[in-house]
Amino acid sequence: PTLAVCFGEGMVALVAAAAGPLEDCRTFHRSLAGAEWNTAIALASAGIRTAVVSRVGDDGFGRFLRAELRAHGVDDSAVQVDADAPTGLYVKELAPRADGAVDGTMHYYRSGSAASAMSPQTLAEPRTSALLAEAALVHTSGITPALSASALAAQESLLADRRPDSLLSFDLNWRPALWRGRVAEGKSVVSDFARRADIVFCTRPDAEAVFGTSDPQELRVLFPEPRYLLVTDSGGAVAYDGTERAESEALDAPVVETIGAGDAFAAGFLAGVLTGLSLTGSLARGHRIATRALVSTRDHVD
Ligand code: KDG
Repeated sequence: PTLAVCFGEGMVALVAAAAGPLEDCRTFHRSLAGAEWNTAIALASAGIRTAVVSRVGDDGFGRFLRAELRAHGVDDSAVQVDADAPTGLYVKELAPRADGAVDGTMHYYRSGSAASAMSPQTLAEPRTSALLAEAALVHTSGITPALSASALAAQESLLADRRPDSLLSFDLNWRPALWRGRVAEGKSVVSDFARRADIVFCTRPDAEAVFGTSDPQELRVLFPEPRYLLVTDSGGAVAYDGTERAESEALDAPVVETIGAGDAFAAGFLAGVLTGLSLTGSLARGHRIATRALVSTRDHVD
């Protein structure tokens, strides 16, 4: 069956159990995080054979993350274990808003993580290169090149060495916090990857921040090469392929958690493309899977 490979950092998220400053928070819920890993799990749940290429530490969090992949039917055989560096981590702090809702702030503990040591050598490992040689689709994002110079080089070689008969998917996932002090360089790196990918996902706020516009038509002019361009926001998506433009609305649902919904949307759309659905059909599949993520508490409970 068709194989999809997702390349990026998996992390453990520790989400505060109650709103308030971190110094007062005693209890955290542990879950799997990492954009490409979320997408991998959602792809597998959509019935696509999926593998992750990454690195974790030789620690309990790394073992938890790999076990989560396997439990969701994702091939973890190309997740390497680094004896010298820890698994990446983020902590989510919750702040109550005046209107009763809760704002989340992410604090990363990932510099020097096992995944930030990914390099072109990671992709050359026998198991990894065998999977890449077979993949019909490789999914990456703008997070990976922000991790380190070697991770950027790995992503660069992934693009340069890809097979012409496979699809390279790139989710912009703009994370200025990871490009601190070199935001201009970050914008030019992720713009370059977006230009060279076959499938590009971006949210309107991220497009505005990186490209200076979130207008889908203008973005299509800026990025004519990718076969598919998807511009999303919480209300829906606009999609282009070589010939068509399609627009869709997000499904109405009681939102529990927005983090990860974009990753799930990408998975649904990609599953649609891989199984030969139309542009509209793939969009609908994206929204269905994103809705599952929006209403679910998977990421917040054990
Ligand atoms: O898209 C969701 C991700 O943002 C989250 O899982 C954490 O991958 C992450 C990141 O680097 O921000």
